[in-house]
Amino acid sequence: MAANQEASSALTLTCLLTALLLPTCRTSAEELKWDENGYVLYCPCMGRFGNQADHFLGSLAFAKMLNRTLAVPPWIVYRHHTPPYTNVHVPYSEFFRLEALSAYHRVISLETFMEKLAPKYWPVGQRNAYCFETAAQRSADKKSCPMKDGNPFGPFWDYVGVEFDKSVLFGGISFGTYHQSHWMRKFPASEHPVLAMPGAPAQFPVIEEHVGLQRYVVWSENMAKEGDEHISNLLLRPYVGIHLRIGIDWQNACKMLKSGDAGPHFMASPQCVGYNRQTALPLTMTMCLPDLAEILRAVKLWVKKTSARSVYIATDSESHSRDIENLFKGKVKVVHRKPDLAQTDLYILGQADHFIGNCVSSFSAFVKRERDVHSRPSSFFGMDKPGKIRREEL
Ligand code: GFB
Repeated sequence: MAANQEASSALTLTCLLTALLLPTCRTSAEELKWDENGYVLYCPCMGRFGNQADHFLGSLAFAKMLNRTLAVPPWIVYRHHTPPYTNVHVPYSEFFRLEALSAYHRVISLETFMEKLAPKYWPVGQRNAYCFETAAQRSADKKSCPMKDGNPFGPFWDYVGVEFDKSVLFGGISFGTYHQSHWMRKFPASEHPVLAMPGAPAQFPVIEEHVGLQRYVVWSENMAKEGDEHISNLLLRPYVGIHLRIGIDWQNACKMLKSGDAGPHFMASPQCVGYNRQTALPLTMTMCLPDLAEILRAVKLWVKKTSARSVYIATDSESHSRDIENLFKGKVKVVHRKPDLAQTDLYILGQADHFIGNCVSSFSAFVKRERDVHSRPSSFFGMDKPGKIRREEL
């Protein structure tokens, strides 16, 4: 708090001095001026971190398309097996720098929006919810947006203290650019200043056009500092980072591939099979759920290719660290730790000299996108060269 006050008096002083020289000087109060172009609010109510991140990129693009400020929601972290045994809402800025998003578009954190702007400009009694007619069909009267029905919906809006007063339904419209003018005409900001939605106004997985927005998702200073400390304390460069998504929920999800219920586009798979459905490469079981033989094959290949001195294993369940250690007869340091935050694993994987991810997982997709932004190399289990299937797999 004291540090904040110091920073704000320093800012005021700088502004006073600058004001003598420049015609305008934006103070923090001015930055919190109400945006007459309106706001987009949404609940990141689908999936865990990787899913939420995919949705975030699309929502950011949607807000820009409508020229509305995006009220950036917190991340919903499901801590049902560890204290506090409930959903935790983590402000965006704990993991990433909010300011970095501004290079792309106007943003405000949802928490700040609620604290500073909502009481005056989006007051109780005027809080409309916006949703598809089909979503309203789930409500008892079939006319209300299911904004707070169940988990995580209810706890999310409770976290920011919102009750909705009225529902506004829409249909025959998508979140893509094709419907931009439709949105503008149907919901002008003068009459609909705040578009609050039950879910992200975006597709899952993120569409190809928006993948590059990852560049604006920049780790917070704290996350980077903590991640860098782990890297220098635990790992020897060059290191290969691997993501093992092999736990029971994943095994069940991948069964859909076996049963033929899923095509090549399954969850995050467009990142490796290609975004175009017509030309997408086949998605194999090994790509979804690599067995130990494939894990060892890929790790051996990339450790050799990069002359890696260590391997970092991030996993949702088993690490197979013994098997990997044995593979290199103790000559390569193999590190696995269970971080408090899954984001620490993401950071460490993002910084690796080579990354082997899971093509279908949006957790891996986050890492892959970030690495692409920084031109760092990645591959997938079952696909050594993204976009090129291994011949043995066909
Ligand atoms: O991130 P996420 O949406 O990726 O969900 P998928 C997987 C979650 O599992 C992560 C944990 O957010 C983490 O909390 N997790 C997975 C890991 N791998 C790791 C890891 O290597 N390290 C750590 N620390 N945590 C989707 C889900 O997952 O899978 C959907 O979002 C659904 O809800 C589907 O369950 C089957 O895309 O892999």
